[in-house]
Amino acid sequence: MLQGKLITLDEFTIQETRKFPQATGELSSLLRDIALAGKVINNKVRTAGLSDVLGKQGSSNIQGEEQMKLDVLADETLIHVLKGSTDCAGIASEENDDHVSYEDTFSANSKYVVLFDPLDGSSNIDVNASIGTIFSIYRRVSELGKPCTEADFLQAGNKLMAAGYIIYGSSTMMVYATKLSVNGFTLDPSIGEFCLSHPNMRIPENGKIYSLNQGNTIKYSEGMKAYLNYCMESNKEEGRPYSHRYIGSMVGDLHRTLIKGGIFIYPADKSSPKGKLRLQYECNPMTFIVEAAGGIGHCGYERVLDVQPTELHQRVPIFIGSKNMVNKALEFVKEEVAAG
Ligand code: AHM
Ligand code: MG
Repeated sequence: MLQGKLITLDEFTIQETRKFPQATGELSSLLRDIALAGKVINNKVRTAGLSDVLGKQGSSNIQGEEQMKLDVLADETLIHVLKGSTDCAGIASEENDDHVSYEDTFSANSKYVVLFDPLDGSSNIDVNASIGTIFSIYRRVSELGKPCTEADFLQAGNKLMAAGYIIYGSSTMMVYATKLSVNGFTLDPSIGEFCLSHPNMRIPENGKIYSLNQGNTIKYSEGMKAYLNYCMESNKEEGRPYSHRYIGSMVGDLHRTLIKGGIFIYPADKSSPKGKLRLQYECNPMTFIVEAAGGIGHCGYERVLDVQPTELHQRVPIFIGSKNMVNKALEFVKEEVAAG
C-alpha cells in the first residue's frame, strides 16, 4: 500500500498501463472483467451452504470428471461476463469440450483470448476449504475482425501476456502476474473492491514444505519415491525433514507455496502417465505466476512454459515452487525421465 492509501485493482492496472505509452488499456479492462466474474463467483461460494449450490451437478466434463454445481455456476459466470466484455475474442474452459468464440463485432475485433479453470479444487467445495479460479490471457494469433480459432488457445505458456488466480480462502484474493511482476489484491467486502495487499510478490528460493498426494506413492516412479524419502528422512541439508502439507486444491497449495516457499508436485504415475493437471488451465498459468515471482515450473522433461500444446485439455506432470527445491527434486527424476 502507498502511504496507507488503498489502491484498487483498477487504479493499480491503470498506473501500470501508464508506464507504457503505446498501451491501449485493453488488458486492464479485461482484468477488471475477470475480477468482476471473481466477485460474482465469490458471492456464490461465500453463501454456498445457504443456497442450493453444494453437491454434484449430475453431469461430467470432457475429461469424464464429475461436475459440482459450483463448477458449472462458476463456468457460466465467466463465460457470461467475458461475452459482455469489449476486450475478449473468446474463451476456453476446463469444463467445456471446445473453445467458445464470441462473434459480435466488438469481440471479433478484440485482441485477447482467455482460458480458465472456473473452480479449481472441486473436491474441496463441500467441505469449505480453499478453492480458486485460475485464468490465462493470450494475445490471439488469428486475424482480427474474424472469430478467434483453436490456434489462439494452443499457444505455449511462454506466449502468455498475463495470468492469475482468485483464491476463495479465509479471505478472497486475486493474484495476477505479468512478465514484470506479481501482485496480490485482497477483496475488501465493505467496498466490493480488490485492493493491493501483496505488492511485488517474490517466492523464497528455499522452503520447508513439500506438497503432493502422498497416498499415490505406490504408483510413483523409483525416482519420485527416492525424492519422497529425501523429504521425509534423509534431508540432511535442512537438519530436519520437510513438513508435508496438501489441501488438494492447486490454488490453495500454490498460494501457500508462493508466500512461504516450498514445492508442489503432481507427477506422472502408473495410472496417469501424463500426470493429472491440465497444461493450459492449471500448469501454464500457475507456472507463469511462480516464474514471474522467481520460482520454477517444470514437467521433469521440459520447462512447463515451453511445452507446445497439441490439444486443449492436455495434461502434464508438474514440479513447481521454490527454485532450489524444484531443482533438487528434478535431480531425482531426470535420469528416468531421460530414459523414457
Ligand atoms: P479440478 O480442477 O477438477 O478441481 O482438479 C484439479 C485438482 C487440483 O486443484 C489439485 O491439485 C488436484 O486436483 C488434486 O488431485 P488429487 O485429489 O488426485 O490429489
Ligand atoms: Mg482444476
